[in-house]
Amino acid sequence: MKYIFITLGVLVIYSCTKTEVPESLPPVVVQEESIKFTTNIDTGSFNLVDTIPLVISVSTKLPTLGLSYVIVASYVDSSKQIFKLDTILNQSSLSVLVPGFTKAGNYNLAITVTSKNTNTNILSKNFTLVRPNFNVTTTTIPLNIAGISSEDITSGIDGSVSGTIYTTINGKEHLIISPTLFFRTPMLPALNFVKNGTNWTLENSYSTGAMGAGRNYELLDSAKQIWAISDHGLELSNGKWPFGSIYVMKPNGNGLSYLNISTTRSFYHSVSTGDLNNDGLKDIVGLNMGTNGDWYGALHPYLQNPDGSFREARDLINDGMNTWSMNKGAGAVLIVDILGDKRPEIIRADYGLNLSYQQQSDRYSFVIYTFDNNLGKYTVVKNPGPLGVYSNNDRGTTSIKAADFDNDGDLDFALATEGTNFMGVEIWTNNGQGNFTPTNNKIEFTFDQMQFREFNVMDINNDGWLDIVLNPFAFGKLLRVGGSGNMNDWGTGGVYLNNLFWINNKGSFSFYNKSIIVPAIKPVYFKSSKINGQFKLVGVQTDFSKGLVNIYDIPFVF
Ligand SMILES: [Ca+2]
Ligand SMILES: [Ca+2]
Ligand SMILES: [Ca+2]
Repeated sequence: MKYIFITLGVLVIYSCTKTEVPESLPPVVVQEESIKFTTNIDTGSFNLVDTIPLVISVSTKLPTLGLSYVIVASYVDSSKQIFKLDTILNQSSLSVLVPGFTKAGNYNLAITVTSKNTNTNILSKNFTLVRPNFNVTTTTIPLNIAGISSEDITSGIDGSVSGTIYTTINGKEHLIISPTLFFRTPMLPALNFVKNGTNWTLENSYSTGAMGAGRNYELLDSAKQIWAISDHGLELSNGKWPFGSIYVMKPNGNGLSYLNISTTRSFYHSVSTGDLNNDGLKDIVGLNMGTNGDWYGALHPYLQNPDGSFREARDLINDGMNTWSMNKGAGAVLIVDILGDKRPEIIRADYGLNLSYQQQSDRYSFVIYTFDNNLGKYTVVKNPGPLGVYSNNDRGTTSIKAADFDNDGDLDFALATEGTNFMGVEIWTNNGQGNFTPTNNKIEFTFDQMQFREFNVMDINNDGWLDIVLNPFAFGKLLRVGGSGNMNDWGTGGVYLNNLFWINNKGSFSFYNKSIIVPAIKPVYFKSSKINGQFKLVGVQTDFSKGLVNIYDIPFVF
């Protein structure tokens, strides 16, 4: 009705100007229709992500001078304006991507539309928006693997935390699981899960990637997503341990191919990659805790051939028989250029050997091997001695990563260790010359608190300081909500994520201080990664009676 009235009003004015209007007639007041608009977020129920695709639709007749659109977005938690658009348009609708909702917390979005004919003809809408720290998407996948029972494949997945790789290949997320029954056969094929759109699917299983126990992995080629993986083999409850191999895994379309590069089966506990002989091709060192062959020494270097195959290089490292390292245990290896010379160094980290007779004088924390041009091989140049966590004979390294944790320009170390009812991480800083000392930045857990199979180094909260994310498994009460910490106590359901995030506060580490619970899930473990800059966790939960696996996809913002 109002529209008709205004139309008539305009007609009246028009006709009045065309005719002689008697002066006695009162002036006609032109009443513009009140501004009305709707938006695509009027219901307020949607998943808030970094950017809102906002659509404003004005139902009022477009004023002749157009409309002023003003959009202001604010982050309420720190009273900061994150976006402002102030524009005049001769159109009844506006589509705009509003960016800046990158943090978890409370936002306000104010939208004002004003007639340019009448600045009092105005309508404002305010939206209160909340971005949660995370959301969970669950994919349930049946596991039909030829020749393998659903009990074996689900139990095998339950034991696969240390060998599972979560990464992006050709723009698609992959979760590559190495299932293991650990104490018994059968050997189980590797499983390649691929995320297509929002859902995970099982792309294929690979008997060529069947491992007794995938224990550790590292990128050989980050661009091509070629990985080196160490397998220590089954720890059979009956009979001789078969030990395992070093594998190179490559993408093959959406699928995978596996190459066993080691001929001497060994208890390969750790692996690292780097160009050891300066020929432009990255090589591999596998660290073993025992071998079936006659290649003694903890460090087994394999040099890459131009065709992508590998060859043993037994004399490349001064390690093993008749050397410093004879009868000293080792748990982890890392190839990294610490000294800034032309070749990377090899770091060999202490595991201890036998607690019953071991002395502190047998311990070394870790040593740095560098290439000696006179000897023509890698030899030890730095040995800090058993400091920090290594002052306890019970503690041995399970993994080591190098990163600049104190942002002073040199690489520091994060060392994960295990012992009797103990798991920990310790940060050692570099003085710039490759001399490392332990710091007070350390985690120490008993098994009933937290167990983890290694960790990731990533800046998860995007503050420029590298943080540490644990890959948890088992039943620690710092992981399982309502749990006792006892074996097989899954708690009341739900997991704490905050106890996985060891946050680097300008060089000083502490666990994330806000309780973050993902309710009602019981994953056997989590892995994490940054996918296109977005920090994400994936959780894995099996159901053997139904022969399926649930993959929980959990993008997380701080
Ligand atoms: Ca090489
Ligand atoms: Ca540093
Ligand atoms: Ca950070």
